[in-house]
Amino acid sequence: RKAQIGVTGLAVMGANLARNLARNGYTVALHNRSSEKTDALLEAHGSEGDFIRTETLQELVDSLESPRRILVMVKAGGPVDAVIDQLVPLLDKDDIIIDGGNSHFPDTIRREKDLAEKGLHFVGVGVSGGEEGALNGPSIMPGGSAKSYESVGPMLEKIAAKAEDGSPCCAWISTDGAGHFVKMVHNGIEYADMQVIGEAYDLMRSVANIEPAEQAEIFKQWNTTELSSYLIEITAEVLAQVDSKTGKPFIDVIVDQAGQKGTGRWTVQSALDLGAPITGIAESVFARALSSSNSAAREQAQKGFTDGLIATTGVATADPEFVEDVRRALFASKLVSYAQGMDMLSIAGKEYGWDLKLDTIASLWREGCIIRAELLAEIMEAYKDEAPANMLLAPAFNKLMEELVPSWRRVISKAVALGIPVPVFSSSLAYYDALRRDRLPAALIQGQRDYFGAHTYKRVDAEGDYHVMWSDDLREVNAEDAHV
Ligand code: NBP
Repeated sequence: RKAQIGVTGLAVMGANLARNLARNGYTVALHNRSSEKTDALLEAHGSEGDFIRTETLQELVDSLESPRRILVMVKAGGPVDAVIDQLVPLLDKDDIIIDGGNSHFPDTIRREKDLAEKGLHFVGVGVSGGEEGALNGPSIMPGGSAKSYESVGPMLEKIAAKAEDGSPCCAWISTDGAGHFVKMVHNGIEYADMQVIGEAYDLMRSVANIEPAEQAEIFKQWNTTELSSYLIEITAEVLAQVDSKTGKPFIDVIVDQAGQKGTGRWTVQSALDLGAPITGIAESVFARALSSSNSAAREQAQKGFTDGLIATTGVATADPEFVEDVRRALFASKLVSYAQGMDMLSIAGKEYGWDLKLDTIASLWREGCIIRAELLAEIMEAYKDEAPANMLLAPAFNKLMEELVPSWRRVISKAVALGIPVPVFSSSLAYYDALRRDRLPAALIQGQRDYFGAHTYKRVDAEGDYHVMWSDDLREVNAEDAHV
């Protein structure tokens, strides 16, 4: 017998995807660089489906039906190239290598091009949902050629999470690195989503004196509102947890320095390259960096920065009106993060030549992934027919924002007066306000740029580019005539 798919790299993600494939009726060939992981998987879960054990990549290749499909689930970066280099001489034309790890999209573009020249297919697949998702149904974002999707798509769709309407959270995104790019933006939104929840928690605790256990109940309740999402759900669980050693709230024994593995950083780096204004997402990445990059500075500033903050919060303990304001501010900031993520996708689509369907992408995030939320069904609707110029301009969101804005402003004003940092709440409001403002001080920046660098400016009342002879007679000249 031959296997329909091979998996190499059987750490937690690879092992769980292999089990998911086998549970869905596929014969799965297993391989890992060191065979301990293969044996451990077979020992613990070998009875879950039809597995073929292999020890070498040659054995793996020989065990597969043609054209071969090999899912690579090794550590992102060098190991992926190392595995590809070993596989290539063993493969035949039209075989497909699938990279389901968190690879950076430029690597995926490069690998796809290299392998296409060799007559092989390379499919970079974004997978979200952690270990649990990999086993029971992740959100899957495949790139690569449309032709290779014909071969791998049905399998991926089968093992993917299913949305409420039964459709799989897996669809072809676009060519080469598009799948990994979309997964990267997903992770950027995830960072912002987590940060805004953190800011809401901090405000409720610092301003309205609400202890973690009570907040757990509030988040549980919020999970029945339009905020309903996986991250709100797990926040309630984390806040309800009590430390077994000290009896304190669990959150109070965790060092307040956030880690990151790099996908959020990639999102921001890529946004800078694209000129995509994902301010809230960037703030969320920097907020993690600020928490952890210089603990000596944080320690000294706690004692050293003693400006006169107002002494009382002016908010009664657990004031329900304040709590509702925070909920609305959280929701508004969350909407901005998604709007920024969708905007970045639309800019990237044009830059990289990907025909990205934003409604499809939103649909893939409805289940299986970390940012899964009820909101995504509405985002999908908002992009269904004609894409709005910005997600917040879709009629449903436009109206919603109007309802949320007063609470948003009140909460941020309070935070500023009390010296509580709310970087994503406040930068998201600044983004919203910048979008809606009739005149931006960008006009002054253009004036300054023209002054020191003859960078020229456009006029509100005429076509063309202009320059003022700043160091001469202050005459305005047409840039073309003045050769600037
Ligand atoms: P790891 O990222 O921890 O990678 C471990 C695997 O890589 C092992 O099978 C190891 O083999 C193999 N490997 C390494 Br390291 N170097 C190798 C090389 N030079 N040649 C061959 N194999 C090599 O595994 P993971 O946490 O399961 O994640 C796999 C991928 O999925 C990563 O890209 C990760 O970022 C991504 N991802 C993870 C999650 C998550 O929640 N963990 C979620 C979504 C995506 P060995 O056993 O012989 O050392």
